[in-house]
Amino acid sequence: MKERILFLGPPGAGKGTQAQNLVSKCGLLHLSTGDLLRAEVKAGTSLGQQIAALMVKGELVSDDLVLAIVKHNLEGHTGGWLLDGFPRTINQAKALDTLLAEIHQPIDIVIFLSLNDDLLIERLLNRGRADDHETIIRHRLEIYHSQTAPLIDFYKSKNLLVAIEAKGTVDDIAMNISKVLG
Ligand code: B4P
Repeated sequence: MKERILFLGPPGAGKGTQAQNLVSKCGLLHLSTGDLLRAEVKAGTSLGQQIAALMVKGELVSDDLVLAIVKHNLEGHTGGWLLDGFPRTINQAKALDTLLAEIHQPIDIVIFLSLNDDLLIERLLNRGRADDHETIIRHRLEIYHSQTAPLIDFYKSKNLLVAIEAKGTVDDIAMNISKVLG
């Protein structure tokens, strides 16, 4: 089974939902940059306050900060892993390549969860997290289309990308993901 996995997709596609599912079945290390950033916010550190100010507006946190968090969590880990919500910019993707080359852990597969904007907005409004208000969601989608969507071609050109439609039940999508992991 492929065990070094990236989940790519727009906000609300269900990256976090599917990641939870998969790691509980396969025992992979789950690194969600969103969760790690929210944990820092919850800890109430001054860094957490700076992060909160960005997240609540739907902005991306700086590449350097997110990279430092991922590096800290991946280094020294020997088994499989699932990166969920990272990378989100070409810059992050290139830095990840460098890091993975250093630790000799190449990506096995990139799973792109695709869903149209209307359904994404509907799901996120139902979730109702602090950054799930319609104007903020629309801003997050704009950032996704301009900064994150270029990663689709980036990973396609490396023959790593598999697209899965994120429509349907959580179980159906999980089954389609399992099939491509082998
Ligand atoms: P994330 O925490 O990554 O969250 P997300 O993209 O909004 O959601 P996800 O796709 O994981 O959807 P979920 O499963 O929850 O990012 C939040 C913020 O953190 C970013 O805006 C940014 O500020 C910052 N950040 C994170 N990573 C960063 C990085 N690398 N660089 C810079 N900044 C970064 O599902 C959404 C909802 O849909 C849930 O309510 C779920 O229950 C529901 N759902 C899931 N699957 C469904 C299905 N099949 N049918 C119906 N509903 C479904």
